[in-house]
Amino acid sequence: MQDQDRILSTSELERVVQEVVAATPVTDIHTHLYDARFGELLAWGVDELLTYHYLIAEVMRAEFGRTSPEEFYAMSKKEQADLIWQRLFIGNSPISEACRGPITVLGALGLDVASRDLDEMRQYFADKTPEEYIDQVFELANVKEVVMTNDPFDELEIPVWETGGAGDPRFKAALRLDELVNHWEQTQPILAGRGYDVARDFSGKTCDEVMRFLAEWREKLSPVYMAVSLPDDFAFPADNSQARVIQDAVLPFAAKEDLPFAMMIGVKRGINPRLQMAGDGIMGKADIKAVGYMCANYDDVKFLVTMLSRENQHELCAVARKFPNLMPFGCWWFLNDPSLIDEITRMRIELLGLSFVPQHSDARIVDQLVYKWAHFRNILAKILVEKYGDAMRSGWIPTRAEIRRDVSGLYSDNFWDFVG
Ligand code: RAT
Ligand code: ZN
Repeated sequence: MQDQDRILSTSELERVVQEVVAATPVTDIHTHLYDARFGELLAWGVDELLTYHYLIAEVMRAEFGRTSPEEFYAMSKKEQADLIWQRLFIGNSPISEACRGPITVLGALGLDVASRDLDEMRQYFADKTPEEYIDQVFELANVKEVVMTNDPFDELEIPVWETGGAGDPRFKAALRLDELVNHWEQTQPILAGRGYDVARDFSGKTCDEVMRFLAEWREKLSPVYMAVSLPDDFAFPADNSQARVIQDAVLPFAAKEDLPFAMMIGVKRGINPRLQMAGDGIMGKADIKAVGYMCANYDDVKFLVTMLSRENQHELCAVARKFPNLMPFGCWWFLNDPSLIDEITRMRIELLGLSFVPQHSDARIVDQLVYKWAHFRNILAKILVEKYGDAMRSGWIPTRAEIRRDVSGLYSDNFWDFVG
């Protein structure tokens, strides 16, 4: 051990941890971002930032009785952004986590947030190209690569994959299977129409044909994993089409191709359908037994799992202690708030050491990488200072190199080592 590498005081520890946590680049393992090839699917800039669906839910609370969801969605993007700015940032102090996000981003871009002048801030984005803005944001957020969410049934995405063309190598693909797994009744005829010999009741060649579909999309996308979001009443094994697609096609394919399967468990879609995407949410805790069963019975499959309910977090860690083929990841959606990130990350470190993926951004707008990662880095630094500090008090002397190794694991290497 090099002497100058040893950390001997608490103040030095704090300085080194903060420095490493800020300077280490991140692999963002789940986003809804797209590279410039995807045209209108790529969202960036202040109006997009302000009309994030987390903020739409908040403005609809604030507007209660004034603007209906239908009136809101009939507005142009600029009008929606104006309303959100007016109601949540001017008529109200923007201190919810969703409101804090744009303030962090605009401040980090060097804009004068104190002026509260939205039109002036819009000017900043007016003559930027998406390509140059992506570069700027990746640098500012210190993100080296992001994993997209790619839906093989999305009419806007399909032509991009079919016509090929090299994408931005910083954007990795993930094969999202919500349509296939959760809406078999609707996707079966679509698959049949695309020439796959599939039957609604899974008879005949159906399973082989679904696997052929997965193989063809794997070929097109080179995804780093397959993914699905699942409801809180998800059960496995079970006598329904959702469990059937997973059991007979997705898991055998994952095992055969060594392609990890990510499950995001606990979402209830359309709790308030009038809010459209902003109306999806959570209505209850999921049953961890499904995860335990899968890890035990499919030890040749790697599972990346995040759960939406705070109440599932402890048992997810406990199951992960027993199954190395289970990688807990991220503080998802309603859990992506400082107090909950702090609680969940501490618990994971205490139960799993450094062997998990603590965060993903779920960014839908490029700019969000800046705030989602800045906010997370602050919390992680505090936790690590405390945890290394505990070891130091018993005489363990950490080194800078060890801290760099650990943070690099949490931000990137754990994921890449797991997916292989
Ligand atoms: O966090 C979100 O933006 C949600 O709307 C969902 O997209 C969720 O992250 C998902 O991937 O299903
Ligand atoms: Zn997501």
